[in-house]
Amino acid sequence: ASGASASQSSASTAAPAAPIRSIHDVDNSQILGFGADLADDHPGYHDEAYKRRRSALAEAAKRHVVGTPIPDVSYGPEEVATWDAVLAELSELLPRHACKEYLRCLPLFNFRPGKVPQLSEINGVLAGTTGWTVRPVAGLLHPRHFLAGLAFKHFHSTQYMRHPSKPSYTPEPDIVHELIGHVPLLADPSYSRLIQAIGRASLGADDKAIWHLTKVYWFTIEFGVVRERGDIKAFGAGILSSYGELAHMASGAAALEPLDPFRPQPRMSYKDGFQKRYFLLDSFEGGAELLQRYAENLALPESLRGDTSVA
Ligand code: HBI
Ligand code: FE
Repeated sequence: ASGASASQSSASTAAPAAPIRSIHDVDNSQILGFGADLADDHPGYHDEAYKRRRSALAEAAKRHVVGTPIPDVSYGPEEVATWDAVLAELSELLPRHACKEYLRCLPLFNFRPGKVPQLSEINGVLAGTTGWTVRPVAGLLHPRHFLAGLAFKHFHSTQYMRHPSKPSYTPEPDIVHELIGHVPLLADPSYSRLIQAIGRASLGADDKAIWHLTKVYWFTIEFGVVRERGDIKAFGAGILSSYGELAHMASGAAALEPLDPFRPQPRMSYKDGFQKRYFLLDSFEGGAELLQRYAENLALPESLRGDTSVA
């Protein structure tokens, strides 16, 4: 239930036409992964109504223009029930195993049963904290565009809900993964610097470096853990948004390794169950500094040397 699909492996091939110099160059229609038909191992594969719903939300997302209001999505009872089920399940483990920054930010968003939050509401909260923006996207966005969005403090978020037959599993990112896994930490300043540094490193990156950064993103933003006094806490969204992965992390069964973005990263495993290793940061500040140093090492276009934040 990490929120990424197998088709990420094709990420290193497709080359972009033009360099990305601002958020307006980020093309949210460059979708990899499941098309409207879904794959035969997707829980919604045989559900025509589900596929139609997913397509409708995907089409609306593709029409979104940066800087314009995000249309609200009206979630039906079945979708709300799925949100409720995941929220209830996670609320038992998150207080014990999420990092302190996540737990400090979580209440700002007032997640509660009975209502799936709208991206416009999320942006209201982020505007008052770190200035991040969530922007709708139809599905798994091409890594170059996804990472570039981060450089400009834009997080591309899906809006469709996972299939109701399996509330605790999704083979691709969905609104639950984005909201519970990713959104809270975007309101934390030191985490904000960490994730933006990965995005900034991507702006001057060739396809090979984009693939490397996809792995760095995977082992931090999706599956990172952080030391907190004597304990190990989760900050990766793939852990925070999955009861099973949280329990696995807490069990101590997986190996812990320090993050070193300057070295080749291990293979990402997304098909074979829970992670066998987690990368450990001593702090977000330390991680952000490390990734900023790494980003500075890659050649950034002259026009992007300064702060790429957009208000
Ligand atoms: N697209 N919608 C979406 N959500 C993600 O979490 C995501 C993505 N595209 C690529 C990606 N994550 C990462 O695997 C890296 O390529 C950055
Ligand atoms: Fe994710």
